[in-house]
Amino acid sequence: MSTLLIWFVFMSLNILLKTGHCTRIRDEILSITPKTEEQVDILKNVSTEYKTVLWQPASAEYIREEMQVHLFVPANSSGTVKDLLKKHHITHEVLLDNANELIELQMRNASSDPRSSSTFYERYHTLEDIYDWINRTAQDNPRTVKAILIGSSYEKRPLYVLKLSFNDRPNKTAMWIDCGIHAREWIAPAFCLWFIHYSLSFYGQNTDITHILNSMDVYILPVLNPDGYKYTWTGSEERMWRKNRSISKATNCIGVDLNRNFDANWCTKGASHNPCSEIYCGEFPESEPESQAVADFLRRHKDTVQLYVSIHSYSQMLLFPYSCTLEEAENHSDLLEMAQEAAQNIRRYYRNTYRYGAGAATIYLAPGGSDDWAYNLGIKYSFTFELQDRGNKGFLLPPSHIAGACNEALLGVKIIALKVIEKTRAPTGHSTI
Ligand code: 0X9
Ligand code: ZN
Repeated sequence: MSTLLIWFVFMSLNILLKTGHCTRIRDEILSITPKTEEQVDILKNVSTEYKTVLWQPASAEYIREEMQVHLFVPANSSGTVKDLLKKHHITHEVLLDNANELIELQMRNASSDPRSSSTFYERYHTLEDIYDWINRTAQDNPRTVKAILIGSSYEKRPLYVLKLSFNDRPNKTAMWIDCGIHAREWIAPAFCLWFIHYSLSFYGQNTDITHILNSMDVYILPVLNPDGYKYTWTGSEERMWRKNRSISKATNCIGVDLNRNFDANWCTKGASHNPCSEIYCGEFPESEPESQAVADFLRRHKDTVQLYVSIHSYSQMLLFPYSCTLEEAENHSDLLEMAQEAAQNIRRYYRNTYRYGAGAATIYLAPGGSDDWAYNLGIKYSFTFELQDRGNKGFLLPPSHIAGACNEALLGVKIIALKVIEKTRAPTGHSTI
C-alpha cells in the first residue's frame, strides 16, 4: 500500500514539473513588438486596463507598429496578460523573470550588507542617505562645495543643489546637471553622486576634469524628484513609480510627469491632460514646486550657465532639442556633432552603443521637457542622457553595473563640456588695430 502511495506522489510531482504547473510564476518584464494596428490597440489596452506597468515607452500613447515595448507584468496578472496576447497572435519574449530578486539586490545597501566590498558610489541609496551625503560633502569640502537650497518638493522635502567651484576666475561660466527627475530611474541620482565624487577626487589629477572645473562652476541637483524617489523605496509595487507625488483635485490619481511640466510647447502632442497618465503635464506649466524651483534657479543664472544636462534612464541615448517639435534647433549641427563625439568615445573606450539625435526625431514628441525649456531660455547646449542599459535589466540595473554606467556617461559629459568651453571661449584680445 505504502509503495503504491509513494509511487503515486512521485508520478504526480513528475507530471507537475513537466507541465510547468509547479513553477512559481514571478513578476516579469516582457518585450513585445506589435506588428499591426490591431496589435497596437490590444497592447495599449493591456498596458492600461490590466495591472501592468509600461517601462518603454513611458506611456501607451506612444506605442506604434514595430516598436519594441517593455512591459512589467506582476505575477498575478501574468496568466491573463499572456492569454490575451496569445489570443491575438502577439508574440512576446521574457526579458526578465527575476524582477523581485533584482529589486532586492538594488535595495541592499551598506547597512544591510556590511560585508559588501563595493564602495558607497557603487550602491543605490535611500533619500535619507543621499541627504546625509549632501551635508557631509558640503561640510568636508567647505572651500569647493556649497549646498544651495533652491526650493522644496510637493511633500515639502528640500531640493539641494551642490555648487562645485574651484576658483574665482572672472567671467566664469557654469554647467548644470540634474538627476532623478523620474523617480524609478535610480541610476540617475547614482550618477550625480558619482560625478561629484569624481570631480572632488580627480581635480588636479585628470587633465579634462581639471580644465572643466577651472573654466566652469558646476551646479548639481542629485534628486530633482525626492518625493517620487522616496516612494520607489517603499516596496516592490511602488518601485516602478515615475512621476512626482502631487495630488490632483479632479481624480484619485497621483503625480505629474515633471518632464512634461516645463513651458516648452506645454501639453501639446506627446503629453497628456489626464492626471492618471504617466505623461500627465500638470495643471499649467511649472505647476509643480520641483519644476518651478529648477526653472527659477536657471532663470536667475541664465547669464552664466552655458550647458544644461539632465540624466535619465534607460536605453543609452544622447538627446538634444527639440523634443517638443519636429523642427530643428538653430544650432542643430553643433549639437549633433557634440553628441556624436561623445557617443563615439563611449563606444571606443567602453564598447557600448549610445544612439543620439534630436529628441522628437530620435524617440518621440515629448513637450514640456526641461532640456527644451532650458534651450529656449538661452542655454544653447542642452542635453538629456539616457543611461544604461539597452533593455534587459532596464530600471532594475544591478549595483554591479553602476560603475560602468556612470563612467561611460561621465566620459560623455566631459567631452560635451570640453566642447562647450572651446565653443564659448571669449576671443583672446588679439586686436588688429
Ligand atoms: O520621455 C522622457 O521624458 C525621457 N525619456 S524617459 O524614458 N527617461 O522618460 C526623454 C526626454 C527627452 N527630452 C524631452 N522630452 N524634452
Ligand atoms: Zn526619464
